[in-house]
Amino acid sequence: MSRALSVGPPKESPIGTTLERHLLDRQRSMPDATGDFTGLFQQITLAAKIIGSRVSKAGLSGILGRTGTTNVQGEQVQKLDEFANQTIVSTVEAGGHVCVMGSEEVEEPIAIPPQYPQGKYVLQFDPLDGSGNIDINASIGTIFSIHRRVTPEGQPGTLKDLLQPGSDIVAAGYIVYGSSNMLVYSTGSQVDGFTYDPGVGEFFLSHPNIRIPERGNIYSINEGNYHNWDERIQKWVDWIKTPTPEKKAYRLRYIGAMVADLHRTLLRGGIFVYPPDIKNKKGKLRLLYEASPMAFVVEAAGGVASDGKSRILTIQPKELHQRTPVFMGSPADVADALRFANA
Ligand code: P6P
Repeated sequence: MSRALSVGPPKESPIGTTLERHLLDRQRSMPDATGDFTGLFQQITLAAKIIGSRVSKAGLSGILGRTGTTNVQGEQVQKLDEFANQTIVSTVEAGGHVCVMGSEEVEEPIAIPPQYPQGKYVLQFDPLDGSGNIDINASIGTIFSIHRRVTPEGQPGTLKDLLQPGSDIVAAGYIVYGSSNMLVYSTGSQVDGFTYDPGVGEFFLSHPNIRIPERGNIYSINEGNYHNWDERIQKWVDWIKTPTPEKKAYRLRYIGAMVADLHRTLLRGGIFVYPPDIKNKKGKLRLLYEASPMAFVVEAAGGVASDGKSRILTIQPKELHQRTPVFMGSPADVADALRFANA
């Protein structure tokens, strides 16, 4: 007797939910979706897989060490930075989904070559955040944010398309290259995390609807800069690591890569801070492709992201590589820090 063929995939797929399936489900839930966003995200995902593969072999492929050149920040550029930057640019530029890109590694806006269509989105990214960790095999990451263009469609995008506040982000996220590689992203309503299975070559949903705890017990800041800080930041750090009858001392964790420190903060709670200091009067971290996308994710997970005075997402950018102070994490912990910072 012939058995009826099962129709369509099972509701709960036995292989779990791939990132591709998650994106297509999202696209199907939006009646006016054109597939542009899904296409762009798939290109970002491909770039992440390529970068992740190279990062995992960095120690073997002889591209460790420095190129001898410096990027727009005056920082020594690691060869892997250049590779990651070129991987994202070449993976995305031909897809017809973006009209201009901005990268930590490139001083000027990155135009889409004339032979490719000008898309409706804008992509900004830090191709390899924390690259100083590469040589010691510590976690590093890629940060990205997607806006809609604000200049007329059909023509090349401009700096104006890049200088948009984080509150107008369509989607943002990061890939952390660590003990496993994870892609975490949000379109504003919730945050979902996907873990990469190198045996299959796919990201699988592993952390649905990430919510940051209201309060944690970890603070993350480079205490080596203690004597360069405003005394109010010094007082906050002195307070947070001192046990009192009301609270235990917090633990210090600092990986030195914003993506990794904030990924831990997102999952465990606590606070990550990079305040201004006498060397970096505006802070060290860049607004458009580090602080804004991470703030978007942190807020979507129920956290708080401030520059010390106001929400990072409300800052109107004036320059492509401008910097901002960063206070991000659990609402209660950021509130404590801001109380000291603005005393
Ligand atoms: P410091 C990495 O170079 C980075 O841009 C961020 O990822 C990280 O949070 C910060 O700088 C670390 O800076 O001065 O503590 O080494």
